[in-house]
Amino acid sequence: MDRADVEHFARYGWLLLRGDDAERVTDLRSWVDEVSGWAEGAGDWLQYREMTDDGPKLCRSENFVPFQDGLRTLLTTGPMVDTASALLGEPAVLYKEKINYKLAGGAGYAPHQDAPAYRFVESHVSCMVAVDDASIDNGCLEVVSGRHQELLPTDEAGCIASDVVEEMEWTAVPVQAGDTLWFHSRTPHRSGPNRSPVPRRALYPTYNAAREGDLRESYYRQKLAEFAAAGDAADGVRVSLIGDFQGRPVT
Ligand SMILES: O=C(O)CCC(=O)C(=O)O
Repeated sequence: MDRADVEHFARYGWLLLRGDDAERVTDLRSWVDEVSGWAEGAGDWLQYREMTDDGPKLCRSENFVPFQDGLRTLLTTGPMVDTASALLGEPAVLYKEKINYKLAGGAGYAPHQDAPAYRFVESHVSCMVAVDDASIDNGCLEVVSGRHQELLPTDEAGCIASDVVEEMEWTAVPVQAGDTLWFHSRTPHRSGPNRSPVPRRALYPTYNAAREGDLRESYYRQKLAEFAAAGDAADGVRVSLIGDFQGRPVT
C-alpha cells in the first residue's frame, strides 16, 4: 500500500486492494470451511442461520478469532493490521470479526453505515476479504464514494433513510477471491441477494484505533446483552445491532 492508496481511501471512503495469491485463497477457504462446520452453542463462537428457498442456511459466523489459528494470525498480525493502521492514521487493533456466507439464495443487506452499530469506539475501519468471487449476480458490495464524513439520517431499522439512498450514486464493486475492499465505518454500503447457484463468502474484520482500547471482548459481551434485552426478532434475522440484514428467520 502506498501514499496514493491512503489518499484514495481518505477521499472516497473505500480502497480496493487486489490479491494475487492463490495459496492465500486456498488457506482462507480451508479456515472458513472449518469455522462454518462448528456446531452452534458448542463454543463461544456465534453462528447465525437464515431461511432460503432451499431451506435454512448458515448466513454468518462471529467471534471465531480465539478458536481458529489461521484466521487469528491473518487478522491480528502483519499486513492486515498494518493496512488498517495506515488507513486510520494511527495504530489499530481488531475490534470484531465476522464471516458473511451469502450462500446460494442468501439475502442481501439494506443500505447502511456501520458506525451506528459499533459501541465504545469513534475511529474504525473495516474490510471485506473475498473468499469467493463476488459479482452483481451473487451480491457483491455496492458503495457510495465520498460520503463518509458524517452520519446520514436513518429509518426505524437504523439503515439509511430511503430518500437519501435514492439521491446517492451507488457503485457496485465486483471482486475476485483474495481481493480486499477496505471501507470507512461511515461509508454507505449495501448488497443484493445471491441470485446465483454459487456461494459468495467474505470475511469482514473491523479495526479500531488502539488508543481507544482493546475492546473486542467488550463488543461481543455488549452485543449479546443487547440481543438478549431485545428478545426474539419479530421479523427478519438479527445478526447486527442495526436491522441491515434482509434474511428471513428460520422458524
Ligand atoms: O456481506 C454483505 O453483502 C454486506 C455486509 C454488510 O454490509 C454488513 O455485514 O454490515
